Amino acid sequence: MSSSFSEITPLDEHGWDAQWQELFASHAEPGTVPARVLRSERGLCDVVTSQGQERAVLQRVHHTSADLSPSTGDWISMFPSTGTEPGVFGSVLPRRTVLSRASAGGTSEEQVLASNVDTVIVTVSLAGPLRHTRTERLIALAWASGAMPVIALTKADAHPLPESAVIEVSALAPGVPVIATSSHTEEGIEALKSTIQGTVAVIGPSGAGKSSLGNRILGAELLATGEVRAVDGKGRHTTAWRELLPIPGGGVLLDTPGLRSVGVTSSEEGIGEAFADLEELAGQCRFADCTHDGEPDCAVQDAIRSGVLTERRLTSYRKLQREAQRLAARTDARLRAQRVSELKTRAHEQRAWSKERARHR
Ligand SMILES: Nc1nc2c(ncn2[C@@H]2O[C@H](COP(=O)(O)OP(=O)(O)O)[C@@H](O)[C@H]2O)c(=O)[nH]1
Ligand SMILES: [Mg+2]
Ligand SMILES: [Zn+2]
Repeated sequence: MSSSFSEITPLDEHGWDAQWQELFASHAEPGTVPARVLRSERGLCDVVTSQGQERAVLQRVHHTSADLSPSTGDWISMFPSTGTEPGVFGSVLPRRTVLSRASAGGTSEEQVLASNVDTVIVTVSLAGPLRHTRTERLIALAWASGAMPVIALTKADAHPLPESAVIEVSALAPGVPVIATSSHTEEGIEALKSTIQGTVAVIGPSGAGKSSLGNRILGAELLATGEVRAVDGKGRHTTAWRELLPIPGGGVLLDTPGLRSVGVTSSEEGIGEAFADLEELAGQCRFADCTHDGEPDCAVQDAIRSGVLTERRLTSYRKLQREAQRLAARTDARLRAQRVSELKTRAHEQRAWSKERARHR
């Protein structure tokens, strides 16, 4: 198996890079090998190692604690499998980003949906009316994860003037690229592909065209789409369902069922990033604690009067803030502070890393 060329292993195909190599070297227990988690449940993990797909067993302590238990996208250390025994999970390497939401049970606990996502594609269908508040919510969620958001307007072939939609949606997401795409005509697909990097998650409402777009990015029909499902079920995609799919030419597409229903909540920090334009205006109000509700010299109300900002966007901002505050009230303050500082570090590292990557492209 040895070769003087550096061989591409399944690990490389799933996003292994010099930075992970370094983290692994400084965190891993002696005798372990690196692996990436494809899926994790009830004491077992499906992982990929340099040898291909394998299983790893978790010890009891790991599946009772949310902090210790691995999730899809995690890089872990693993005591390798032997001829007769499966691998044994060691520990989770520090996460670059975390896509999470409040648990459905209404407790303060967060549910990690996926780890180490570098790019979040937020899909917005051009085949129906634009739902701005939903888009803002998804963008805030993406920012909160520490990943880079990109908006893909899908089904551009079904819209009379996609360029006007690009302008409209760009106003909802300062600093976020907005690209009109069509999985039918391939419009915008190359532009989108050159914008995304690393591990890519596609989020958005059901029917927005996420799977179709995923297939264009992968260059193969690997994900089941609405059309296929509508036929009769027999025509469904035949490849086994996987959660991390290597993208030809680099990167990994992450397709987890958890992501299909993302959008429940996001942190105040994520909202701050998503509404950076509004927060900057608020910094120019006369009163530091201005509620933008009739105070004199309010830069936010001025912007609404002059048409720079919509009333709808202010309302949306307030609503998301209230939700995040309700959630924060349920979360232990110490844990929260820790989480915020982790997120900041991650976002910072992520940006540095993206820049580094961009320079070497
Ligand atoms: N006109 C048009 N329809 C599309 C496009 N992409 C997806 N669709 C249709 O939208 C429906 C939902 O697509 P799907 O990819 O399954 O959406 P998902 O639920 O977000 O994964 C299917 O009937 C697709 O054929 C597109 O680019 N143009
Ligand atoms: Mg789908
Ligand atoms: Zn104000």
